[in-house]
Amino acid sequence: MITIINRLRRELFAQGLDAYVAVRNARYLAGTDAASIVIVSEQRATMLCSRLELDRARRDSSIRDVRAYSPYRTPLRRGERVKFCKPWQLIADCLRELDARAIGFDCVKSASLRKLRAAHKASYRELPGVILKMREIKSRQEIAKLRMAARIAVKGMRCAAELIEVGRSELEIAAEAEHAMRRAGSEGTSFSTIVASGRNSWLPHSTATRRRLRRGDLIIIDLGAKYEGYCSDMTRTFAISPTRKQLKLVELVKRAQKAAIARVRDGVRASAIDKVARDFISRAGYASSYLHSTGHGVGLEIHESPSLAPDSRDVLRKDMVTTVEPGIYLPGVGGARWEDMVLVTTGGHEILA
Ligand SMILES: [Mn+2]
Repeated sequence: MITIINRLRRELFAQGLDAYVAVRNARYLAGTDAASIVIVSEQRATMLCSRLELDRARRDSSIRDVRAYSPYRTPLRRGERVKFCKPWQLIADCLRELDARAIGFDCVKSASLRKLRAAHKASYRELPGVILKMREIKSRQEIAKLRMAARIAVKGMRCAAELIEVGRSELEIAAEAEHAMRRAGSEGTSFSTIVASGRNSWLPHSTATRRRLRRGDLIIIDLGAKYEGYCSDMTRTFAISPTRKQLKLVELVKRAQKAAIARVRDGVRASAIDKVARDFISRAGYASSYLHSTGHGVGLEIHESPSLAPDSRDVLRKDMVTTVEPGIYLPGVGGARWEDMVLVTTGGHEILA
């Protein structure tokens, strides 16, 4: 955590800021979701948390300066220090102590920002990109957590694979896969598990319904676990008594994915990876059936920077973790998608599993 905060300090200096108020990124900076706000300056890192979270905040974060707020004026325990106020009042106190004149923030509600401006006069700049850009590059500890989350997803997928048979419902398969991930250590799913069969399979954002599997179905299963806050994301496509055309779709997305992953390495443009997958699918005649981008960064959030899309300006760098997930959706035939998480390395890549 200290290294993350020091990285942010360098950014503050580069941007001419005295302090940064992180709300959306508080968990990232503090290393615990007990934090609701983290304020970083040259001299100090302060965590603000709800009174309810004070013990967890002290236990789980390396930030030592922890201040609690509570909206309710109720009796305190011996030695407990809590300010009875709204969070923005505590932010104002903190910025005043720092005598911060140029302040960056990621995402403060406009009503709170108005009150904050009135309570502590300074220049406030909305600069969410400062930390979101830092978050693209994962630390060793973050990579270890992402790897664990990916391994748990593999277990969920293995469980789902065993349940693919005529008569089984999408919801039943989703429930069993989630159960398997829970038992393997998942804190919860990183998004709503997708089991999309038959006519649901060509709707890229179908989740899981009561529909029962039938002969002639393609079945897309897209799932993810969470481990110490970090998300995983994995997709496989299954089939029951498929036609040659359906098998070809599955084969195509697998090969497009493999070709795209093969190009992943430090210094490659994200749009170039998208192009490899898209060209592969276009050459087979399915350009208009590839509806989404080829991948996205993963971390504390399921969708992060970089974006592997045709218009992306991102460049892949060592220690980024991104998904690669080409898909084809053919109404009347079926949908197919294949997805893994890939760690970018200097010489190439490593599939996390
Ligand atoms: Mn994904």
